[in-house]
Amino acid sequence: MQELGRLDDLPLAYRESLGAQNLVPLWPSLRAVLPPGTPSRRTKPVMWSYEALRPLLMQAGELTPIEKAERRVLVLANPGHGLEKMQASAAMYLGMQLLLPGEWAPSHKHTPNAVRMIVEGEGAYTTVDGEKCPMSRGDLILTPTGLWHEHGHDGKDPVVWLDVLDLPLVYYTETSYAVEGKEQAVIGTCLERSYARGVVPSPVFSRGSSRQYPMLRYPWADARAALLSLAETQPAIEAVQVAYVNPENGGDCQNILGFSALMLRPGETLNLPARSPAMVFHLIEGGAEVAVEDQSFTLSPADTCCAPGYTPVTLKNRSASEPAFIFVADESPLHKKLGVYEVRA
Ligand code: 1HN
Repeated sequence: MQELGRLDDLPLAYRESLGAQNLVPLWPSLRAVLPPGTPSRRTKPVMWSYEALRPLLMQAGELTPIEKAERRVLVLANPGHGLEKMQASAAMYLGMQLLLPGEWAPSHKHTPNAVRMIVEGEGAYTTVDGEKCPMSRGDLILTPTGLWHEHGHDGKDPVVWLDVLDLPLVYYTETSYAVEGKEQAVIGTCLERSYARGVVPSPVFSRGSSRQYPMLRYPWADARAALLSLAETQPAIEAVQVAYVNPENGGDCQNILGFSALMLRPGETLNLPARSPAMVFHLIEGGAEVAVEDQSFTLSPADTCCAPGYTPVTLKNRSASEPAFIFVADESPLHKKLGVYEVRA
């Protein structure tokens, strides 16, 4: 590849004249913005141990009342991006949020899309556009862009969940903002609307659901049962994985980030090909090992790690007798919309 001219090849006076007109020569930076073959990535393979972060999160519960935090969150930041950037990857934000019994996190809505993966505790709920969604371990609750949401807790023990947002991308595009609201009137619970049997509101005699996001809560019991039955009925399947989709059109459940649940059969090793999107893995149940680049992470329940894009990932079940269940978040809907999605064999 042809070596290009450098900035300091140019006379200082010329560079200063360019700067004075807000002009920059492209050629000294061309190879940096278009590296040969594979993008440069700031995202590093990182693991966040739940055992290590939990006491710090509980300490936040003592140090900072909910009124002073609004959302009491420790951000899982990727040092490759700089901790202050609060990014797990180019497009993904991760945070562990703590809500104590009796606490309330007030209603707001914002442009970034969020999901919550419940990590521990019972009795908390999120109300999304008037729909009250109970939270239990492994449930996935969506708060897509523009929907009101607030969190409450009627239980006895701390509740913790993992927030996954497309905040870095939405912030980067200068479209990130929030609106504060009043406490919502509850109009129903998520439990009343079940798509689990493959039937949806009919578009024939009614216009179907008028909602862009018809399903807001994906109970873990249903996803887990689907994985177990997939493993049993399709033993030859390459990966036992289910996607969280919009049940009315089969598409991704949100616009920017994609979500799925994966089961590693006892003793299974799964080699994932290099794909353009970065990925996040959160272990729901069992034990797993995640190998990325020169790193190998041993995941216990509630541990979370991330992998940059364009790199193969190996997932291994650490048990020869029990399945392992992993929640996966990635940037594939974004990459597909942008036309940059790639799988490298
Ligand atoms: C947010 O609205 C929540 O509603 C959690 O629980 C984390 C991080 C950045 C921006 C908005 C929540 C968030 C957030």
